Amino acid sequence: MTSADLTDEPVARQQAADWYRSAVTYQLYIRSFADSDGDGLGDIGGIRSRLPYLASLGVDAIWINPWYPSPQADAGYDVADYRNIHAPFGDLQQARALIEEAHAAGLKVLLDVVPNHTSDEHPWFTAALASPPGSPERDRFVFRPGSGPDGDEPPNDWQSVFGGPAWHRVEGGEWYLHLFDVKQPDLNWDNPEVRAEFESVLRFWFDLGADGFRIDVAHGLIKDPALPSLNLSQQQILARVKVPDHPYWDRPGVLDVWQEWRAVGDSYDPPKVFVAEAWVESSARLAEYLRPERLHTAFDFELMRARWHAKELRETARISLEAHDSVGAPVMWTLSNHDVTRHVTRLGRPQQRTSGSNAPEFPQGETDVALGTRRARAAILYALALPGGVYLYQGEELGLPEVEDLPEEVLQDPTWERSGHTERGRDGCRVPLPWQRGGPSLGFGDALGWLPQPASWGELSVEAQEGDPGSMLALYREALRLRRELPQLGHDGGPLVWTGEEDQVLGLARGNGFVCVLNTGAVAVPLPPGRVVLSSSPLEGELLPPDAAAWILVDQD
Ligand code: ISL
Repeated sequence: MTSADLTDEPVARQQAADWYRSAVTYQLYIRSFADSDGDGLGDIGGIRSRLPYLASLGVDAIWINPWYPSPQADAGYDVADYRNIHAPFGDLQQARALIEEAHAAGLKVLLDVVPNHTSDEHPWFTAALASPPGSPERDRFVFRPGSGPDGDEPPNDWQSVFGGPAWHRVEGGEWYLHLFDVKQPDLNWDNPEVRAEFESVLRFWFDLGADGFRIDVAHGLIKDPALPSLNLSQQQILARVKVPDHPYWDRPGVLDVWQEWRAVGDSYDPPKVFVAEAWVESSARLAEYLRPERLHTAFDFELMRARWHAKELRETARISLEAHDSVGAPVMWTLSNHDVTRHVTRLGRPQQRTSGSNAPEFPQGETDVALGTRRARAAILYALALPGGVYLYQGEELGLPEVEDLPEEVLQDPTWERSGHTERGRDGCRVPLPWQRGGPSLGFGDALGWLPQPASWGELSVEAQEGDPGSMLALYREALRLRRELPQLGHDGGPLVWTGEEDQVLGLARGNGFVCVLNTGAVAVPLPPGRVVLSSSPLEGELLPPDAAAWILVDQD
């Protein structure tokens, strides 16, 4: 070893630790990615067989949604055993092999940890049911006596995110809290045993090779011990009024948990990383989760909620960047995930704000898929040009739209039942991927998938898009290739300068010579002089058409 090597060692170590700051991470919704054994459910074997696809796409990391043993009442977010693999997905040996193969292909692997609740089939919960009120077994969850003269009313008025009351009465008279499905009892994070158990779970997977975790409902966990009712009117719920000192979302105590988890991650070399799923009221609140001693990253849900309007897209990014910069954290831009309507569809709907709400809601109404697709092509060029990292949701690189016409009898999201069949839920963004033009499930597997795919998806399959330079897949591959190649891009590339303050056109320059222009207006616009290295739609002569973005290496003076 030379003295130069020795001097560079801390730098190399820091670089290895900082991989996440610019990373493009591919969200793998395991049950819908690829099915290797023909049971209609995706699995670890399917992921392993498609690692070359992910490597050739050019992503840096994968995040795998929960793959633990589970009755699947909420697609695996109801975990019955945190240290094993759901048998239809594979086993621990396959999980280890997948992580090793991913690493060999240059991909980091993030797993998904669900700390707010377990499954009602977790041994802790069955023990709690078998134990009397006041027992240590019950104290791991949130059990309370009911209200009303006979205790047959719930302890308070909290509602489940999926609809209906957030309490369920058990034999013997007590009620337990479930902020999500009745099969997802909330854990009591004031109980030290709960904290110790999750630290041990983190270490279990870190020791197996995982590079980090996505944290489910990272704004949850801690509840006001007084369990006060919210006392909101139906009108206030619909208007999404802000509740100061909310009794269960974004309570300051949750930040202590993240500080403890950070210490666990930092005890590894290179350190393990976290990305929080935290639906909080502002980027400023999110930044609290990202102070240096807390979590490394969190999904940015602001861009996802912004309307298709250059000024709004610019101001939204500006606010997110400022908040993250204030704590030294990179933003993790996200356009879609397994909980929201796919963005081809969102962007193809009328982009008005819902009246009565401060926050822009997800658009509703008729979808123009061709328009949404053009905008989705532009949106990804915008996100990839911003400082920070980007999360891609499987299938967005194929331009998949939301499946809006799933027959009612196939719907599986608990939201459908719990809302009394008024909310169809999230199945429309979870339909198995099309890999080929034909076959029983378009190459997803040898049998029909767990949700039916539209026949038209054959033409959106990987097979159909391979080799078509105008396809969404080709655009993603080229954008990711350029993002790696151009020194101006990524989190620590060139400094960002916004160019122009127009309503319908935004420009952002990164460092020396790179500009991204996004046109959300109705007329084509001129571009700065230079070489267009990528554009989401063909230029009209020298002009950038509506609903398009371009990357330009500008002429230097
Ligand atoms: O709490 C919310 C609003 O304040 C919800 O948006 C909530 O954060 C979101 O539903 C959490 O989603 C995650 O946990 C759920 C699971 O169903 C989702 O798939 C997962 O992404 C329960 O584990």
